[in-house]
Amino acid sequence: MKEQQQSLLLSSSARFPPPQGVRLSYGTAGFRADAGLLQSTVYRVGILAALRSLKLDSSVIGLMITASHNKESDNGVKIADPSGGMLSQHWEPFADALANAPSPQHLLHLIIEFVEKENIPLEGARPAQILLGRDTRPSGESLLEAAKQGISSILGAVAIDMGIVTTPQLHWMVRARNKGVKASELDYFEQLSSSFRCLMDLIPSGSTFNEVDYKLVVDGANGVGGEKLEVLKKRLDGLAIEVRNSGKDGGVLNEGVGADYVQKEKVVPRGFSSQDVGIRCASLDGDADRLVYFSVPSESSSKIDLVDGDKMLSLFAVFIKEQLSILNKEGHTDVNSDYQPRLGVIQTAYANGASTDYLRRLGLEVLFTPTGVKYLHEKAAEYDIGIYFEANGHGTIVFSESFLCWLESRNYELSSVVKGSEQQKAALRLLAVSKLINQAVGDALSGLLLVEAILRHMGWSIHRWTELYQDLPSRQLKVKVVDRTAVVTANAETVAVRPPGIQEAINAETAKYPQGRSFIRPSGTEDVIRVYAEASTQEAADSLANSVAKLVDQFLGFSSS
Ligand code: NG1
Ligand code: ZN
Repeated sequence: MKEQQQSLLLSSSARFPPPQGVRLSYGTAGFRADAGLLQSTVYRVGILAALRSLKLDSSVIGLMITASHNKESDNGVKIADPSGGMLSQHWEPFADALANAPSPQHLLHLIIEFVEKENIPLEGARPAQILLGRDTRPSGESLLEAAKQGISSILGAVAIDMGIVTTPQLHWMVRARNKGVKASELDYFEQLSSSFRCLMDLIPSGSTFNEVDYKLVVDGANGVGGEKLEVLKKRLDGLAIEVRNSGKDGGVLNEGVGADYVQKEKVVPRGFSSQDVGIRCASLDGDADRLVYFSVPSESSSKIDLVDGDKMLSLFAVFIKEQLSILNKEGHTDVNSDYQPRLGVIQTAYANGASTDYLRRLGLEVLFTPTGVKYLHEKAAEYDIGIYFEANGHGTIVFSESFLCWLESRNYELSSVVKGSEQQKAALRLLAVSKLINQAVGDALSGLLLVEAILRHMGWSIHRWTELYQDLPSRQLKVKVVDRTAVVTANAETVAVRPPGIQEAINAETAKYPQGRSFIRPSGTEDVIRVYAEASTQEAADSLANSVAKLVDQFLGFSSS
């Protein structure tokens, strides 16, 4: 590394000393902490983003500043790779080391070593390009400045500020730029609204929909999603969307609102009340990469009927399976119709057991990965059509390039032989889904439009959708422990292999409950152990979760040390 580059790194990093006594980890979704602790981390992630771009032949890399559903005073930073997906796991250890380097000299040493090991071309031979985005958190502005400083401490690196965007918008833009297609926010809105229109135009004429079902009320979590939905909805015909908690009326980000709150607490968010009984409602999270639906079943309580990520996954799976079977119907003089696309469904251990049973009964292939969309996305990409969702509402559908090519040519053939047939419409619908749904990452806005189009296609109310299957009652708890890394899991986090003996104790508790299931895992975004339990009644699920939480405390809690 040349002298000029070294002294640039030393002088700029001296302006961003790391916080004392805190160890940061890249975790399930990047670095997250109290915003006041993150200046140095974001600056260093700026350096990492520039190096990543140089390593990958100057591909565009994304850097997003958000702490998603966490409280407003927190913030975070994560990287989008050129495909629009999450940072390659192979670079995470470097991210951790970079964030925790105690001094400018240590930092420089780490970078020199890594650049050599990875063979990264420095000294401005090629430009590095980084797209920057942030959510609505007040701390975002100064953290963005720190990211810019990090980026400009690598010679020849260029930062392009996209302003306030949703996390999935930034990932979408990164992907589009690297594909060489139009990549502005306007292009994003145009792609979503035109593919939505296409799906709506292809709705079978017999499909019926009640007056009340035309309306959708969306809780924007007082974050960026509500703001963007206000813009998007102006481009949509045939759908009346009312946005609440858009952040303009003084509400606080994620406080008593948003997808995480609604999914975990199972009560109405602020701004919703008994007056909304029977109406189809949805909640976005703070950076609009998660989506859940709900309805208010009665005027007398604040409880909701939740439609979570598992049920969205089920809706998408039913629709896609139906379109594939129409497309593959026998009967036409088809060339090229013998291709059997592989459809896969990916869940995590948090998926409600009833959803997994339902999907398997449909004859679908269901696989499990550890928590974190990077794992789910990777697995889904092994299929022609991979549908993945976390129960919390984060998920999408990924289509393989080869399947999309086949579909395009099949559509072309069908349009010349049997134009306007059900088969051709099925091909067009699948193509429209591939454009509507964000291929880079889970996206609440695009997911919402797909749900709306499918419900309309099926003629289903939210109640009909809720009744696809009955969720098993479940409970999630968090337990503070001395050291959460003491829990080590296996089998997609369903078994705790460490500390010794804890899994046997969990099994013994679980066996006491009909349809009981429980597991523990260390959170990747908070300093806690998470406990999940499900059983045949809510009381049983609560009691199982409490017993397992006690076990965690006995084995690992402060009282045990
Ligand atoms: P952790 O804190 O690792 O459980 C949480 C969610 C993940 C994922 C990430 C990123 C649960 C149980 N966990 O991770 O699914 O969404 O945040 O936001 O919901
Ligand atoms: Zn989020």
